[in-house]
Amino acid sequence: MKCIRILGGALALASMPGHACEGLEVSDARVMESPPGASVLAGFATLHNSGNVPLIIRRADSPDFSAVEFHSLVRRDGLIRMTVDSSLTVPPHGTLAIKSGERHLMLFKPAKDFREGDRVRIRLFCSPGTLELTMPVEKSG
Ligand SMILES: [Cu+2]
Repeated sequence: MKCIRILGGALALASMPGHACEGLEVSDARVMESPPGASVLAGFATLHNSGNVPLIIRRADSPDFSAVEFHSLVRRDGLIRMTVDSSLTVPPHGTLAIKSGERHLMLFKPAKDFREGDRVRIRLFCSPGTLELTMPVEKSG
């Protein structure tokens, strides 16, 4: 039997805090194409938490937009209102769907007109860590 030495450097890298949103899996991420000159775009994704504790996403940003907000649609008195959520919580071993008619990522002031096939970069800030996403732009409907 050989003795295997663990390299200190590699171990330190693996345990480095704040590296990624541990347990967060993102699928079906996409941003909907908007008419040229649109000042806001909407993004959708399915977030899954493979961990044992709630996963909280405190904010998001993007080099491609001036701001990113978490929005929910709330029906009240027959009207649909858009409200801003200060954070997103993905339950342990559960899923949070950011999907049309319920929630979206609201993306403000795009740096350019994004067309189908383009890619948008979004960074999610968890506690701890960040996760960088690349979301393809797709046609609506
Ligand atoms: Cu919105």
